Amino acid sequence: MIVITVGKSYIDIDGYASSIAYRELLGMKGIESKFVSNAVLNYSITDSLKSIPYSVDDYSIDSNDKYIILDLSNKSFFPDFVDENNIVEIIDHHPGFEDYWNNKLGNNAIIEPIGSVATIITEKYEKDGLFDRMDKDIAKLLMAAILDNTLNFTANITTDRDRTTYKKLESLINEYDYASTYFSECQKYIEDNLHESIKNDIKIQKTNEYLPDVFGQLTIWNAEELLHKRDFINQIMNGYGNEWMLNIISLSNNSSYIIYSNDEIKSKLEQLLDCYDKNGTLIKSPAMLRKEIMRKALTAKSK
Ligand SMILES: [Mn+2]
Repeated sequence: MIVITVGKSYIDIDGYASSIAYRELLGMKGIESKFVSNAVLNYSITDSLKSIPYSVDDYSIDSNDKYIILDLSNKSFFPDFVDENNIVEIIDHHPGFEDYWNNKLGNNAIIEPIGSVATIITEKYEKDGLFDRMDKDIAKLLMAAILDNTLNFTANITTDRDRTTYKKLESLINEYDYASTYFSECQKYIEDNLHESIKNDIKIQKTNEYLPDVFGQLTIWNAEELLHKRDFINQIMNGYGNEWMLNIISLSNNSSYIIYSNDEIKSKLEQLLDCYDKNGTLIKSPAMLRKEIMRKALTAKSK
């Protein structure tokens, strides 16, 4: 069996939508696959998207299974059941492991700086001439993934391919106001479930001396309301260690509000990013995604 999977701790809408859409595309081509994951679905997968008739498969892993890894290429986050020697394809847009997988998988490793993996998967439907046959629910999942991962097309990582792909999906399902529907539902959930939302989108990994290992992120329509809960947020983040940062992306004014555990981290971030301090919060406009901040830190090191 071909098993499609994503990161082991949490799944965001890009990994979730891409995995489901890729499974359905392979199915249309007569190739059976399963989407297997035990990870927690994070806040970017809204209740209305969870309620569509497509989801994770109930399947027991077999030692002969082959793996397709989506939205991930750092093997320390692969699910424990994945045998690296049985990986047949990787599609990702996070930096750092391009050379490793290109050497290992050749053309079956697609790791490129693009807004979302969902865009690459949608393009595969087009290449196979199956775009017009895509189910409307699948299109909606892919649209949400593109909106979330590109921050409503404001993130630097956004490409024309993401914009064009989104427009095609929009016309396919004839729904032109999906962004406000989607982001309003996300904001409500985050406000009501703050601790869980932080927990399910935290990355703990060493980048380099510019960034703390504990790096949280929340994407929200308007960050101002959340900053009133700074003490509560500090308390949550302190549970992950003494050194941390949290990137709160505010889509309505396209800014990152970065809070941090101590002044040493603050001064490193000020060196790295073109940002300013406002009442103990670093503000960076336009907003930056965590993966963009990480890419900047990695580039800064090589200079
Ligand atoms: Mn992604």
